[in-house]
Formats: sequence, structure tokens, C-alpha cells
Amino acid sequence: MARGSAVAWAALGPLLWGCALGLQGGMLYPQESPSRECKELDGLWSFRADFSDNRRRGFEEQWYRRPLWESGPTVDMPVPSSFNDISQDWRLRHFVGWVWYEREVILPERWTQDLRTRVVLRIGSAHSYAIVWVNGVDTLEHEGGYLPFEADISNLVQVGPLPSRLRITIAINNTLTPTTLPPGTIQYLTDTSKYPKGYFVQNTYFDFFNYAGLQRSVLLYTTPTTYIDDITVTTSVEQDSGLVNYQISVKGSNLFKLEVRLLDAENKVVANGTGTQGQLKVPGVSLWWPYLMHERPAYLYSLEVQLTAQTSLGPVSDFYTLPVGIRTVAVTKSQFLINGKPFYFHGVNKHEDADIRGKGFDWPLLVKDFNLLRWLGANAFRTSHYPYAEEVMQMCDRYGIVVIDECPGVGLALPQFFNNVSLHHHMQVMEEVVRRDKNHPAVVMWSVANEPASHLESAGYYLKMVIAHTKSLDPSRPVTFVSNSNYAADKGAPYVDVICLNSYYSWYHDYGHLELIQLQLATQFENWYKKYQKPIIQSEYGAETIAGFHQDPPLMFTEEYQKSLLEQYHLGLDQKRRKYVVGELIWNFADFMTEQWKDRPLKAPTRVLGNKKGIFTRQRQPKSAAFLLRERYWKIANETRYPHSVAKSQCLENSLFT
Ligand code: GCB
Repeated sequence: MARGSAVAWAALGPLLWGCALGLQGGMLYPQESPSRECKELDGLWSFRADFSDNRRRGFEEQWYRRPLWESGPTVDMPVPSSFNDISQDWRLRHFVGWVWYEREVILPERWTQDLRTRVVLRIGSAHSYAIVWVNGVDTLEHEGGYLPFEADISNLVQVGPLPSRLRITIAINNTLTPTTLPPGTIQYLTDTSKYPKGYFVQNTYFDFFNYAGLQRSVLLYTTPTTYIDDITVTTSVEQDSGLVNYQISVKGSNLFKLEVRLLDAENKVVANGTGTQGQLKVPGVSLWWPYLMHERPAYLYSLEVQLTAQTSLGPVSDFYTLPVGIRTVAVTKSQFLINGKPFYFHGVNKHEDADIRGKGFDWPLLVKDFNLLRWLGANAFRTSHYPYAEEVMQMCDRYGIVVIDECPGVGLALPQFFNNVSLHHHMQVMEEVVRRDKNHPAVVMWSVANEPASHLESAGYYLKMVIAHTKSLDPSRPVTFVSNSNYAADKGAPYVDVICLNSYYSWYHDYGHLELIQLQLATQFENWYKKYQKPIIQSEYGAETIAGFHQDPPLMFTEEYQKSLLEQYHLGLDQKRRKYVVGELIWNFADFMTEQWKDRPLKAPTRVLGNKKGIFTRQRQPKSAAFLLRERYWKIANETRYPHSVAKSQCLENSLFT
């Protein structure tokens, strides 16, 4: 970070919060190595939603104590997937409360017999509150969807003669409260002439469907009992050398040796070190460049860590390999710099959303989306409005797609959401996000929230604290939140490094008046820049568009209107692009599912089978605007490439479109 204020915040952060929170241990992505094995538990699980009035029958009858089928009927539920759209039961689609998942696993004998082996159960995400039992024993609880959590279950599986069969029961509650992230409220409707007794609805203050369940992989993995618990890497550049600072945490014993080797992409060792921390120097470094910014993007080294330790049961060793991209990120008054060169974000906002799987992780969808991003010439996206699966982040590292990593701080719309309990939880969530994603070179900025009510005094204090805490966790990256407040009223903007603005001119205001966009956009940019003197990203803009609707001259909801709206925005963006506007992210990459209503400004049924602002449909087919954006992004890519040379689309099969 170049900015002086960031350094000040970073220094203040640990004083304020260093002792207040603190997660137990690291959250390295599970990997197979000579010392580690993995067993994926994806596939069909047994499932039951607790439809009882108080939703607590499962606890009253202790469903976790016996196989789930013994306490009542179960259905098949695929993991990973959201549970909402899988069955034909409408009650499940809108279900609020506890659902129960269960799966039996047979463990390899070595896992249960070798006491130098540690067995870990890891859940990629469970939205939103989860309790886990192993063989009926309460093992783990976690609050918050979209982030992984795990437990060492060795002492549950290494008990006496061959308990190789394991029953894993997971109860998940998708209820959102004023102190969850995102927050929500339960509203009881008590007019008995209209609603049956006990009738309630869940109100959310964000614009995507509250899909829930085991939406990412569940797995078991092993490590030795003394093991590499966490690795933190930061990088910098000195002339033509790359510097890799590493810090390794080891758990299980104090008697160990650590050896560290950095390998280049051809597997040649370029630097090595020993001990829990150090600096590796790489002369003639190949930097990690964003895709399209440089002819050799996304260069990754591998940090191989080898641990040897003495335990009471004899020697053990552990191996872990971390991909490392060497790059720098800095922010000036008017620029966002990657490796010291101005970077312009030309990209998208996404959602983890498709078809019947809801937010369930899916490899074909992931690869398709990355192929579309490259077809489009998009060099960046924001993880609106929650952290995406770890596999997505790995793809970004490998493809050179830059990420603004956003936490689930969305829907902070009401004054009562800015309370101390929420603040504490929000900071803890940022700890989990940073712990999980800190080593990804693709992540260049943290976003702590989307459209909080940042005009409120209480929001100002709240955002200041969350931002300071995030900076203390990671002083190497800028921090932002995404605002839709008025520039003069925003109480959070003073604390961010980059101003991110959402605006929907001629969509949510002045309906149909495309001719006003350029003026309103210019006013927006000038006001914000004059007041804050910070680089600005247009973090959302767009128009609802039903694929196949046509009208010329353009009318709202048609493909022509979306195109024209984008064109007007682009003219406005081009006026400021070389000055202080450092990015544009379309809302949205693809259509996505929402509730059947939109909460603001008034709760109203303005969603037709979801949000249709995608430039691709939910099935990933292009609307006309996709072609327009593609032309623009490739043009910008060719103008902003370093060193200057002309880039070509990497999609070989795109000749039809060129
Ligand atoms: C926004 C929100 C986003 C919505 C979008 C819309 O400002 O950040 O979550 O989906 O507007 O389409 O209304």
C-alpha cells in the first residue's frame, strides 16, 4: 500500500483489535501430498427439513443420536447444492429453519489405527448456521455461510477396535437475524383474518435468493499429528528481484524442522529457506500479471514446505505446496497500481447461481464462466456479495483474473443492524475471509460491505471499525466498501482506499431517459472525486433485460435498452477513465435468482423469475449487450496493455464473433 493513511490504520488495528478476536488455527485448502490424504464426501446425503411449528423437533427428538431414517422419512439431497430447488415441494423452496443432512462414511484402516495421523472434517460452507455431530457426538458449530470450517475428529475415530464407519449429521439453519451476515428479520403476521396462526415471513434486504444448504464440498482429510497449520505469504519487488516473505505456523509439537523451497513454473528451485519465517529472494523474477495486462499473465511459483518433527510415537513429516504469485498492489490519489503500473478494472459482478443447483458449486459451470470471462475480455470481478468457493479463487490465480473479495456484508439497510454484536461478528467474518484468501495473488482488494446505509452516523463508526480491523489483518491490500449513498452524506467513505459506487441512472430513476445518463454520471464522479480525492470504480450499473425482448427505439426491459444504457455509461466512463476512474464492473455477468419481490425502495414484485440484468442469461447465453461489452473490453485491453502490444482473444472457437 502506498497510501500513508493505510500505514496508520495498519498500526492502529492491532492495538484496537489484536487481542479482541482471533481465530483458532489456519484454513489451508486441503490437498493431497506424501503426508496428506483426502476423502471427498460429495454425492447423495440423506436429508430432512424440520417442518414442525417451532422447527425444533430435531433437537427435541435428538435426531443426531441415531441414523436419520430411524426418526422419520428422508429424501436424497445432492451435495454440493442448495436444497431449495431440488424437490417439487414448494415448502422446501421457501423453507426457513433447521434442515438436517446425514451421510455415512467408511474410513481407511490407517486413518483409524495410526495414532500419528490426524483426521479432519472440513465443510466448505453451510449457510447459515451449522451444528455438526460425528457418530452422535456434538463436534462443531459455525455461524455464517460462504466460508469453510473444520474440526479435528481424530479422537472420535481412533477409539478402540475398527470403528471405521462414521455417521456425520449436520443441522443447518438458514434463518437470518439482525445480527447475522447478511442480516434479516422474521416478521410474524398476526391478522387472523388473513394469515393462519403463527404465520411468518423472512424479510431480507438484499437482492438474491437466500439459497441454503451444503453448497460447497464436504471432505475428510488427514495430516500428521504435528502439522503445517497455516502459511502466510506476502510479496514485494526490488529492482528485478521478487521478495517472498513467508510465515508458517506449526501445530502439535515444538520439536520440528521446517524447510522451504520456491520452485518456478518449470519446477526449478529458485530460492530456499528454513524456519517458521523468512524472506526468499528471486532474481530475474517473473511477476504475476493480470490477464490481458501483460503478455505473460498469471505466473505462479510454488512454495514447497516440508516439516519434520519428533513425536512421542516417533518421527513424522508433513508436506504442503502453496501456489505463489509475486506482485505488488498500491493505490495513489487517482490510480490503482499493480506491479507499479496503472490497472483498469474492466470486468463484471457475479453471483454463485445457476439452475436447480442454486449456489451449489459446480465444475462445468465454473469453467464455462471463466471461458466466458475470457471471451468477454473481462480482467476482473467482484465476489458480490459474499466470498465465492475456494476453487473459484484458485482459477483466478491461474487465469490472471483480478478479484475484489467481498464479504457477506450485504443488506445492512436498517439502523438496528449497526449494533455491537453485528460489528463483532462482521470483524470475525473478515478474519475468516482474510485467513482463507490472503495468499491469492488474484485478490487485490477487500470489500467489507455492499450498500450499507452509510449515511447513518452509526454506520460510519461501524465501517471505520471493520475497515481498520481488516487493514490490521492484512496491511498489504487496499480495503473498500461499495456505496450507493450520496457523496456528501456518506460516513464510511473517509476510511476506504478506493471509492466504489453503484448507480442505476435511467433504471431506478428517470425511467427510460437514457439521455440523462452522461450528465448524471459526470456529476456523480466529479462530486465524489472533489470531496475524497481517491480513485473511483463504477462498481455496478446495468438494466433489467429479458433475453429476446426487442424494441427500437429502445424501451425498458429490451435488449436494445440494455445496450443503449451501457453505451451511455461508457461515454461517461471514457470522460474520466484516464483521470481517476479506475474501473467499471457491469451488473451483472448473468441473470440470477432472487425473491419474487425487491425490498427497496418499496417491497414490490419487480422481479420476473429473478434479476435479469445479466449480459448472459442464467443458462450462460449472450444477450446483445454481451457483444457490445466484449468489443469495449478488448479495446480497453489493447490500450492499457503493458508493454504495449495487441492482445488477441484466447478463445479459439470464437471466430464466429470476430
Ligand atoms: C444493487 C445491489 C445488487 C442488486 C442491484 C439491482 O445496487 O448491489 O445486489 O441486485 O442493485 O439489480 O437492483
